[in-house]
Amino acid sequence: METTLVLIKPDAVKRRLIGEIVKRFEAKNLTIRAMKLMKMSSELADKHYAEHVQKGFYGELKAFMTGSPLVALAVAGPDAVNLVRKMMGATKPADSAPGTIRGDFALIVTENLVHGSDSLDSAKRELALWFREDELV
Ligand code: IDP
Ligand code: MG
Repeated sequence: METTLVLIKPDAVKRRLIGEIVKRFEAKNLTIRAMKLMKMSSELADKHYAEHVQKGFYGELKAFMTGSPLVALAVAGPDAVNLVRKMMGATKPADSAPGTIRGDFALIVTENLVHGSDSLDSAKRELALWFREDELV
């Protein structure tokens, strides 16, 4: 069993896609261990996206991610880290396959609707940033 961090990004919340996205993880029979609607602080953005803070697109990404509410989830199941990434689709919407969340609903790279941890180590690091241990059921 693995647990991974999923973010339903602000564009998805604005577009009323929370239910659609949660529905896909539930339909796959993954387990939701925690879920909260909140705004990402500037400090949390810098920690969460530590690997991207130096990149040219980070200013735009940070403004987008901290600008309006998002939903954070802890999602568990066998191979949950890779499985969730597969269900999300490729980062660039032009490359994400139909049938994936990004493939079906996203049009531009910044506003690509979802985040999923990219490895088990990232998942552990990110989950600790978003949830206290006692918030995970
Ligand atoms: P991932 O979300 O598929 O793991 P990353 O490369 O980790 O993709 O990038 C993090 C997020 O930064 C992406 O989901 C996307 O929202 C944004 N992003 C990535 N590359 C670009 C870019 O070239 N321009 C603008 N935004 C980008
Ligand atoms: Mg990433």
